Amino acid sequence: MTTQPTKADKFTFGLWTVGWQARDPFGAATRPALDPVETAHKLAELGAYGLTFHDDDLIPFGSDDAAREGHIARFRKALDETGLVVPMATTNLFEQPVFKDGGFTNNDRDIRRYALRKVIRNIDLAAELGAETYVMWGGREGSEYDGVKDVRAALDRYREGIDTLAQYVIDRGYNIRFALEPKPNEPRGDILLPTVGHALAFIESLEHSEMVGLNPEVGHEQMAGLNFVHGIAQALWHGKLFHIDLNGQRGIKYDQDLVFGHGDLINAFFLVDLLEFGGVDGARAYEGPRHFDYKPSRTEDFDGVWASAAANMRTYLLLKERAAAYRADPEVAEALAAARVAGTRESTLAEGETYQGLLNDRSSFEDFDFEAAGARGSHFVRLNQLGIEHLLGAR
Ligand code: 3MF
Ligand code: MG
Ligand code: MG
Repeated sequence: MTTQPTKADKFTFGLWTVGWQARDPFGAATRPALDPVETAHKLAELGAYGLTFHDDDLIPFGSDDAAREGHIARFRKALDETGLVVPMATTNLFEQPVFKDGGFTNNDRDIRRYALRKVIRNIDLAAELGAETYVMWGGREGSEYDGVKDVRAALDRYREGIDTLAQYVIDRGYNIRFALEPKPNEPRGDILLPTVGHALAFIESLEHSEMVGLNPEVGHEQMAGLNFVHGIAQALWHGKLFHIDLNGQRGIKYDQDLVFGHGDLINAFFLVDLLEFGGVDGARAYEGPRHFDYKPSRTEDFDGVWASAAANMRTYLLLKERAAAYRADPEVAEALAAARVAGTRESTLAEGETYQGLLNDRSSFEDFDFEAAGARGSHFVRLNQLGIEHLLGAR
């Protein structure tokens, strides 16, 4: 295995990631704006596979039609020159003052209608550029105060918006699916659809639920104190992992958007193991782009920006290498057996057995030695230590 990324690794970056000028609530920009054309050339040189964008990353908000066409033409040329693809696109419904109370769920109907038009316009462009996933992160869909938002009505409007857009995609014949991106807070005090679990439940209520899945982000789940590997496993279990945002986060605090692996490294190791080898017979469990949604730290100049972009990909490939070694280690196989990890793959009732069989089986209850079962060690720590040792390169 090599840690030099190639297009086969499917690494993608949002234009807004390396392009972040590092403005934060307390400080001015520390870097000038980046031209998307330069971003394309730089990331292609580093081994990336594709780019993603919000409409406003590519076409500054308020551009007239002629300017819009010019920005798109330059970008297309850069894609042709670099061979980069655009697997995903999304809409900026959070930056402009008009969206201060959200887009799809804004209390103001005119703003909701404007938001839907903005999304439709960019879906057309996404389809033209070949994107197959359209992400919806509702960063401004929420509130700071409990009395100012009728949450049930807002969810009705969220559903209405997505149902309308799904119908649009169907009628146009576009090969596009939607991926909702949960986040608990920031920029709103509380954001609707705050976690993977909330979003999964919401998707089931949609008219075209088969077209709608998830784009979970490492840091977003970790901001809510949740285990990202568990969240991804459940999304996979529901067949809803349509896309993924990789980055790093250190605990429950503001959205740090660190380089992938620069947060909870052990969780990142088991995430890569799951994505790369968690499918049937050790195959990939997720085939889509490995998309980095991070921010080069505010302390960095452009050399640091490109070094951090490369770091995301290298860390991912190093973790993939370490996970492969973990899986190939006979001692790990033995520790997995001792920990009886495969035990949950066996169904609890025998084939054809009903609860009556269970009730008839005295060994399952009357004669069951629960004291002995409770006293038996699980051998989980040894297995985890082997994971850590592989992660550290000690094995
Ligand atoms: C914010 C995010 C967003 C989304 C993006 C859609 C600006 O925390 O993660 O990035 O990822 O809007 O992909
Ligand atoms: Mg984020
Ligand atoms: Mg994101």
